[in-house]
Amino acid sequence: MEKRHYFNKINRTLSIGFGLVICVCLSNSSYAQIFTNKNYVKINPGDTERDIVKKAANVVPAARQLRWQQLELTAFIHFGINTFTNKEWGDGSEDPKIFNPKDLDARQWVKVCKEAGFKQIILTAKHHDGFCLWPSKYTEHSVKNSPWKEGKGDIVKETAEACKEFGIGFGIYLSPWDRNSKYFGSMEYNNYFINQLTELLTNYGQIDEVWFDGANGEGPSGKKQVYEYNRWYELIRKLQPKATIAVSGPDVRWVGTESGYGRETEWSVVPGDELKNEKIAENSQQKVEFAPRDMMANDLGSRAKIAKAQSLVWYPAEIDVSIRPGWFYHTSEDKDVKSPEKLMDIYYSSVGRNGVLLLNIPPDTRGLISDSDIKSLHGFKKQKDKVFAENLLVGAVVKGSSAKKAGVLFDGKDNTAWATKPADSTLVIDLKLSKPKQFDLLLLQENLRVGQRVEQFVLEYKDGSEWKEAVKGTTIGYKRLLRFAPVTASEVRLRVISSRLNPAIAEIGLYKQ
Ligand code: FUL
Repeated sequence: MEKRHYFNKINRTLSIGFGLVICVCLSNSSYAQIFTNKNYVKINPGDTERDIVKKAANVVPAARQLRWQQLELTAFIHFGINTFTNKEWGDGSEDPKIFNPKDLDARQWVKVCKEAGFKQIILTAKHHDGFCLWPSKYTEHSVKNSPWKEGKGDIVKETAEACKEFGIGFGIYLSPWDRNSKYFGSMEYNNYFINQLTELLTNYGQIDEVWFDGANGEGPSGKKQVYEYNRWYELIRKLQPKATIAVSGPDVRWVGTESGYGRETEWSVVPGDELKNEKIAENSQQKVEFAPRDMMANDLGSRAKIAKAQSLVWYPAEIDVSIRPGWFYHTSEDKDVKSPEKLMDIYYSSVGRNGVLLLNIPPDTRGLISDSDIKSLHGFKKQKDKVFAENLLVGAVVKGSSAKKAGVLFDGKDNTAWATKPADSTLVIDLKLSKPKQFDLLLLQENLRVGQRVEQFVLEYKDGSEWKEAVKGTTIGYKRLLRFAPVTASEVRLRVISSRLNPAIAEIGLYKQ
């Protein structure tokens, strides 16, 4: 993998205003020019531990990162030549003639995903086999040499158009590792890759996410490629400035497992070191295939982790997992499609742990999402809607404040928050319900526009004259969902035990599963 990182490319980066990750050699004035969106902060040598914690509390997402976080549910579509060879990884020697999804209907993919609550789709425009789902000018290994639509079809176009029609976001997965390209392993490959990326970024309208995975093996020449990450990032910022660059990229971090389960303590602000290319590469699913790798024990952003950082960045976690054991469709896995209950558990453990879920739903050889997957997605949506149908706290009165003020906590808006004073690092919100209610699920949200702050909280309920613990947790971030044994009570309180700066609680909800 590339050992050079884009911290070295300050001048070039400055010239196009690509403002996330450069740091070390900037003068104060250029620093101010570039980091106006405050998703990056430099730690000065004289900064005390307190200064660092305060700085961390004030790092906020860039607009593109906030939009992405609010999506909560995004879908992956793994589809390509592997669908027809029944493989997970193709080697690039496939005959394009075997690619013929006779009933392909990208509108069906988008409709199924949208109806299940997904807000964006990422299509594998090219996987490791190098087979392109669009008629790229730069290779013969593509749909243009397949019998599908007599070589005149373009799946990227059909999917982009369907996403636009249904009003959801559209993203592309472009595998840097190309096992078909004769250029792989040479400097020429970098131009080839840029050319393909340019095609995708210019011919299909708005692109909302660009997803580069971390796999990098050998190409036909037996050589590995030294990637020019900076060129990719600069091109994306220039052509699609709203797109988040995920995984092998600076905007969105791979959570570290492909199981669907995020960390219980998930900080979106992490040391800037996480953004050095070699660190990204090391942490980006190399040689993982689809086996889960456990990085759950790693806490990336606690006080201990940021204490020695030289910079801090907003770098949130995306949790990718497939609805089936594999990423591509295999008939033999029809019986192993994840159940609605499993998908709910994944939802609580990904979106409910300050992450975005990227659920893979692979179309079959007809070019359609199969019935088994649709059934499971319907079940998931139904269960989710049922659980979250009623926030039992709506109408509750906050002790010592007017009901009107309390409304910000249950208005469904993540940009209105319970007011606190700048010096507060703890908080108690005491809520009185109109009558006793039974609940077993807590929802909390912080207003990310001021930063991620809460480090420890507990939900308590009044049992007679005694306060008892219902559930406790560490980080909140965009959203925290916690399940617990059913409790019946008419008075509850949220205690923020520790926060980096005054907490901005945007939402609080109690539900019955
Ligand atoms: C990995 C790839 O090797 C898998 O095939 C899959 O595409 C996954 C999402 O990323 O790096």
